[in-house]
Amino acid sequence: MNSPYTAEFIDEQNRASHAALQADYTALAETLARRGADIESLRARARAFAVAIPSWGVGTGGTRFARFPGPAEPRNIFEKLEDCAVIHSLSRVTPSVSPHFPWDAADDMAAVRDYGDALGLGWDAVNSNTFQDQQDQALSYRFGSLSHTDAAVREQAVAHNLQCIEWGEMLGSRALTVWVGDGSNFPGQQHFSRALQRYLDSARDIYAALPDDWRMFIEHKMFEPAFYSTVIQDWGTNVLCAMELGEKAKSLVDLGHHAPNVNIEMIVSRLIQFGKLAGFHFNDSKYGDDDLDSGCINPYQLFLVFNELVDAEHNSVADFDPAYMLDQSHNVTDPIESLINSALEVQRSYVKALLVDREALYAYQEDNDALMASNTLKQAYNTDVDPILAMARLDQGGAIDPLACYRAANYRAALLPQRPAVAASGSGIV
Ligand code: PSV
Ligand code: MN
Repeated sequence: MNSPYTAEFIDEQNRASHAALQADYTALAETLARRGADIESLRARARAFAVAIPSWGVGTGGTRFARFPGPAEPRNIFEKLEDCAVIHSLSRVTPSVSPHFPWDAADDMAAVRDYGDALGLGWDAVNSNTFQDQQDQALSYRFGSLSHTDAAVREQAVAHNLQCIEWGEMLGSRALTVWVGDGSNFPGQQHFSRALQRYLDSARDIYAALPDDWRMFIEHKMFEPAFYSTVIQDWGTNVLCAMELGEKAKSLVDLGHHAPNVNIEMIVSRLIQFGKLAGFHFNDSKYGDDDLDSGCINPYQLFLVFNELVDAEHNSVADFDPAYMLDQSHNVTDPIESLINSALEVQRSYVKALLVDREALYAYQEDNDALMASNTLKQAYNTDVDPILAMARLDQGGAIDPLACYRAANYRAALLPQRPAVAASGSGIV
């Protein structure tokens, strides 16, 4: 595919807003300098920041009621990569893709890797899928996978995870994310501890197959598809399993996978403190696992999560290397637009968190000055860091206004003849 978003096209689009950006940047530099912050170092940190695109996020999502396909949807991993490359060429903050198997399996995985290379994309954690039955699958996951009562089903689920590791090695990934839909819908349906024991036994087989430099990310979720109980329901069970498995196992935090009002930033702090934070699936939610765009409902929560992450950076916490990935379902928007917007929201939260005057905050904490401690966070959060993000993009050949630039080329309309509608895509509820 020849992307319309060439360096010349982006440059042309940037021309009109360049002078205004420079003026805004200069003004912000002065404001920050008065607060003792150096805008150039923030710009460099913004440049170095990255969040991975979920391959399944570039397809239109759906609910369990319906899916309304959008125009020119990607039909396979190659087309998904093309869309991911568009997102990165405009935003300059999404250099890698997190694939999901078997949705992204291809006959020739080396060709997938080469296509990613050609588009300038790398690979983040590979995700296994034992929450759906695939065509030609011998045994069903209807009653679970890694924790199933039947050893043969468990073996099949383990084998799939081992296959995912192989595919991931071929791509150059270095982590496997395991989320299972295992659980129960009725009180009494499942023996809680036996189910978890079976999960652990299966997970040990997967863990044993990890290459030396790989990590295993365990993802918890309190409900859905099981509505009474899930086997890995919360971060407590998650971290217990990660501790049982060993050093390479860590706990992944999907922002939508907690009970309403849970203090997620505190969970993040706890996982950091004990060296068990795998990373994130960023998204936002109002009610449950809504998979809404990052920062669209509760941007302050996202900022508070990054406040913990930046605090860890600030204190040079050992082995602190979380993986940042989006995990969203775009049901009513163009997924490319939602992913651009969301990646920028995540980056914005990071840069705002860098603005927190940490030493002042620690002093207020020691003095028990609750109000000033809170205001210290608010001062950073209330700062408009847009000019920093835009300059960081510009430095790397990205768009000053990525959404306007994306719309200017009519990407979907141009692709319609090549990408006719398909009845069903690899993703539905994600
Ligand atoms: C489950 O809701 C989840 O968050 C897991 O990360 C899955 O891999 C992903 O969504 C896609 O279904
Ligand atoms: Mn997730």
